[in-house]
Amino acid sequence: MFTNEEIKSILDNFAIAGNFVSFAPINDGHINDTLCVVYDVDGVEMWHLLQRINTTVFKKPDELMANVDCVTSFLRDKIIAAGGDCEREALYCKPTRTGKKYYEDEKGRVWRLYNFVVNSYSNNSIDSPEVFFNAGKAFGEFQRLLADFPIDKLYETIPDFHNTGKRYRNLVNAIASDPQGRVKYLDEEINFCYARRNETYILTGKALIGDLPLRVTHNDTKLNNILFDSTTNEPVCIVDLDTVMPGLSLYDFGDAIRFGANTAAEDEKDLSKVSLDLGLYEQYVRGFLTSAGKSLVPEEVRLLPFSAKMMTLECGMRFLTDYIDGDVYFKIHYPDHNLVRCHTQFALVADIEVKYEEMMAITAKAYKEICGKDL
Ligand code: GN1
Ligand code: MG
Repeated sequence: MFTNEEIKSILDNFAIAGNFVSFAPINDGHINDTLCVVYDVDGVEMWHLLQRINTTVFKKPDELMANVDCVTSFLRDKIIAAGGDCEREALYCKPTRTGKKYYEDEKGRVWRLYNFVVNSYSNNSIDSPEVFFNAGKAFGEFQRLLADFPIDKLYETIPDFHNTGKRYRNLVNAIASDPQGRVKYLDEEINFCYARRNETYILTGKALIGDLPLRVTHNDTKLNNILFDSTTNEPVCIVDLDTVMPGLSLYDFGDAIRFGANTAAEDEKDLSKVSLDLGLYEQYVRGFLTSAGKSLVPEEVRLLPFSAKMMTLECGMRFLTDYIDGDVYFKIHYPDHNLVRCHTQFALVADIEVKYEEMMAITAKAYKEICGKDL
């Protein structure tokens, strides 16, 4: 996709030492382009993480990078104060030669450069339940660390990002305009959403009347946004901070369950493989409550199972909307990819509905054991 020459000439604009050696794409995300780049500094290999920010999705790179900068330096200070290793436990942006946070090339493409956390890896699925307990603990800890972050300093990088009601409305609008003529094949998927319409505004409604507090949240808590240490297998750093914004703790919890507690991949075609793993659900609840439980209000805890359902439904509706719109938002790897992803999400929603009471019981038991309170 990119040539060596192209990448080298982009990197020439950043204030880093040494000579460019090579680059390799990291293909996890659906939005930005991410590359690992290697430099030679006096015979020593130095790695960096180069990203092209998708400016169709993130329309105001200045505001986005101001958020990232504020949040990363805030976390860095806390990590240093706690005696941690800020080179590995926090991201930071390396400035351009003119001191900017990002570089805009002559084609209008926007690039930024992060530290590369060496000796680490990310997971796209869970191979031992402990990994998911640790993931829950890490995202809970992330939220705890940001609890006293000055929330009004943050721009809303994507307004209404997890406003599920608005996402439903966007779907309805896409159905009405039907630019690709795909709607006629989508009765079942659309009816699935219509049947759950009244649930889509519950979380934002509760936030509006003050039942749920506004917090600084990550908003994209996929398992692959945690880097684990290759030696200890412990979480080391939370990445992908583009959507750190004011939000609900439930967005972070629910989205993590959507991705990590699914027994299948996000785009599994064989829907018989898709289900909610109750054992993994329990691990995540326990990890999350261990680090964040004490600061949550009971209403947040009560809604944990519901948030898993809503974030899964919301994501499915977003994939469906993008399919109807002609695949303009998420990167796809084959023509029906967004529709396949939508089917996977809806199958998971249906399974969560079947297991809902069990999820509630697991949540209440963990809350009692970890936080000493009844739900
Ligand atoms: C996108 O690019 P990635 O994979 O980190 C999306 C998330 C979705 C996710 C679905 C900015 O995240 O909201 O949940 O795909 N990010 C944005 O896999 O829209
Ligand atoms: Mg990501």
